[in-house]
Amino acid sequence: PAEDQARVAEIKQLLKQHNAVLVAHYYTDDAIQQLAEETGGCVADSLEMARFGARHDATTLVVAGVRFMGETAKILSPEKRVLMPTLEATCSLDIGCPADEFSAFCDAHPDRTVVVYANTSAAVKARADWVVTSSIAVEVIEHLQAKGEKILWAPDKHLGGYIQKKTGADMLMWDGACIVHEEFKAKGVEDLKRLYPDAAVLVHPESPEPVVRLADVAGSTSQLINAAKTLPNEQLIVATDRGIFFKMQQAVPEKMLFEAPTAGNGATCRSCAHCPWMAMNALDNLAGALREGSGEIQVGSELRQQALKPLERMLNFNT
Ligand code: CIZ
Ligand code: SF4
Repeated sequence: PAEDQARVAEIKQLLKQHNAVLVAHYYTDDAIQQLAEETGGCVADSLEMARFGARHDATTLVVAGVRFMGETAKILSPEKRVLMPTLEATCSLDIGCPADEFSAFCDAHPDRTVVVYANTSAAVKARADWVVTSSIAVEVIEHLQAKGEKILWAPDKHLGGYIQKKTGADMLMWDGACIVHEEFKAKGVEDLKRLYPDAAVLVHPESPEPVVRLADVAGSTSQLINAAKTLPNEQLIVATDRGIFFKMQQAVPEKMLFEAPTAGNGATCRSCAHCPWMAMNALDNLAGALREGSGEIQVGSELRQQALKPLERMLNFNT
C-alpha cells in the first residue's frame, strides 16, 4: 500500500539521518525484514543479531524484536543508542522467569553452573555463569558436562529437555515455555506428514518433546534455514514462528513450505505460530522510535557489568 511505501521511505531517510542500522529478528513481519535487508541491516537469530549490532559502526541500533534482544544489544554496545519500536514487546520465557525468584532458585543450588537462555532479562543474565542461544546451547552444555559440571538451566523446559536428552548432562530445570512453540501438536504434524509423505519436518526445540521427536532436523532458526537448503526434500513442514518463512522461502524459492499445525481437533490456540510480541513491531512505531528517539533501552552500569560476563562467554565460545 502507498501508506507503507511512504513509511518505508521515511524510515530509510531517518536511518541515514541518525547514523542508525536496523537489526531485525526472523520472527518480525515481512515488511520489517525486507526493510532491514534493503538498508544494510540484518535479519537474524538472537545470537547473530547480538554479534551484528556489536560490530556495526552505526551510532544507533534499532532492534526490531523483543525486549531481551534490545537489552543484549545495549549490554554489548553501551556506547551506542539502542532503540526499539516498542518497549512492550516481551517474551513468555522472560515473563515466566522473574529475577528475584530465579535468584532464590540459584541460591538453593550453589553447586550448579547456571546456564540461561538468551530469552531472559538482564537481571536474570546477571545471575548466570553462561548465556546461550539455541544455536550453541548443545555445544556449551557438552563442554560443561565434559568438565564434570552440574547444570541449572532456565527458563525453557522444552529446550532444556531436548539438550538433556542429547547430551545426557545433569540438568536441573526451570519451568518455563514459549507460548508460540508450545502450541505445535504432534498429531497435526503426523496428519500433515500423511498428506505429504516426502516432506521433511523441521522443528525448533522450544516445541514440546512429542513434536521434536518427529523432526528430521531440530535446531535454531538459522539451523532450520540451513537445513531447508541442504535437505533434498522438496516439501518442508516447519514448526517455528511463521515469520521464518520470509527468509526460508527466499533461501529455497522452489520448495513448498508448510506451517506445522498448532491445534489438533479444532482447538483454538493463543498464538497460532506467530509471536504476539514480535508482531508488535511495525513500520509505524519503528518510524516513531527513530523520529522521536522513543523506545530507548537503558541498562544500569552495574547490572550491565554483571550481565556482560556470561554474554561474553557465549560470544567467545568456539569462535
Ligand atoms: O524463539 C525465539 O525467540 C528465538 C528462536 C530466538 C532466537 O533467535 O534465538
Ligand atoms: Fe519468546 Fe516465544 Fe516470542 Fe520467541 S517466539 S520471543 S521465545 S514468546
